[in-house]
Amino acid sequence: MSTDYRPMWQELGLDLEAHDALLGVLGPLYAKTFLSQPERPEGMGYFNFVMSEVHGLRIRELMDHKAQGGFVVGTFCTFVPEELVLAAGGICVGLCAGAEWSTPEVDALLPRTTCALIKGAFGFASARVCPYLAASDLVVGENTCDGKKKAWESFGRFVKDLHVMDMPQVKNATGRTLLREQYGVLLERLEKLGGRKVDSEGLEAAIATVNAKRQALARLNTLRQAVPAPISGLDALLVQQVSFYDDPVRFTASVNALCEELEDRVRQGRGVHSGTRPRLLMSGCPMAVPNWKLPAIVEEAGAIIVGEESCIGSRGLRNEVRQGAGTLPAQLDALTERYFTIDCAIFSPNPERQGHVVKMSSAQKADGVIHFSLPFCTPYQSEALRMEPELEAGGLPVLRIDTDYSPEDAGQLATRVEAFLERLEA
Ligand code: BJ8
Repeated sequence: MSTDYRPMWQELGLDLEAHDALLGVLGPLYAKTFLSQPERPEGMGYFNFVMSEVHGLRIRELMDHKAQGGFVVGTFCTFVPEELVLAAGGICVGLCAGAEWSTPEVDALLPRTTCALIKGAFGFASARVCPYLAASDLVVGENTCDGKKKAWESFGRFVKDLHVMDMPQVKNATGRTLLREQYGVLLERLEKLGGRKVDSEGLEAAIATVNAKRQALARLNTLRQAVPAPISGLDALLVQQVSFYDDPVRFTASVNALCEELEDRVRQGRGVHSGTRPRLLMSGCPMAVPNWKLPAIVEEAGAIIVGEESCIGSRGLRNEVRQGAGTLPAQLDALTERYFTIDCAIFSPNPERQGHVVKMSSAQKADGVIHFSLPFCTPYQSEALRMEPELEAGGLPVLRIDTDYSPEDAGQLATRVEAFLERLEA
């Protein structure tokens, strides 16, 4: 970062010393994980820049938006429609934390058996190191898994304003009605924050903006079907992670520019590696920034990741919201229609997800699947236990890995991944 953002961070109430320590870890980790990769597309330069300014320029943009009468909404789940936030005059940012930051305060609020994603969010909040959280005028939580549901009861102390969305747990008509109703309640809350009513033209424009973002990401993921793959799994994951922070229009243009470069590569038969590397699909819990541990181990071991069946991946971007619904109520119906298709493991039963893993593996020409769960994530761990033998029986090799953000198990994970790759090669 070339500009001195310390006055801005101070104004946001960050703990400057702790924040410096965080940036001191993030910068070298990013350089080690991403910049040393061979054959990186030039288009990744934009994402390098975004990451170098992720706590700087982007936060400045959020603050400028607020100064002009706008607002910022922080979210933790792909069930929160960015379309509603944009239509009400807000900017939507992801707050999921992909790093451990446990403080005595967090340990006093959360049971030990809480997943690292929730613990990380609490750690960042209590240590005052996340400028996105500090800039958020409203944080939207959701009653998805038990961990999150109970966490919101304590999380309110860290934020200016918290809105908790109730969530269906079953995919039936009652569940759909609940989600539709909750989107209506959220819209009212956002209208209050923005100080104006949302009209159907505004919501239509927001729907088009977010659909365009999903189309660009889908285009990127389709390009990963090529053999050899034109982009590494790490870089593709990074692009999908950045989608939760960046300005949606600028982001979409940058992804499309990257895709043009990748299309050229595919035409030339040029990949980041030779076509002979084992191709893997990652499936499971979302990987928030800077949780790059497992993908880095997998690609360092000689595989290439060709897809993410995750909320920071295909689960979060599959299906578009129907455009041209007309009235505001019909648009809310269209939003519900799209979001209700998300196959999160908090739903019981959730049979669509396994079908998506099979379909994606085939489309991306994956030789196997690595199922990733955060320890104590009961929804994904439970599904993994059932999916593993069923996918194996269908001829799709699976490696089931439970790991958190700590680097301690890196060696052990590398050994397991290498053994899995040997199995695939055999
Ligand atoms: S739609 S996956 S973003 S809930 S890892 S906190 S499930 S114990 S993140 Fe998620 Fe929305 Fe579902 Fe997606 Fe709980 Fe599991 Fe922790 Fe999780």
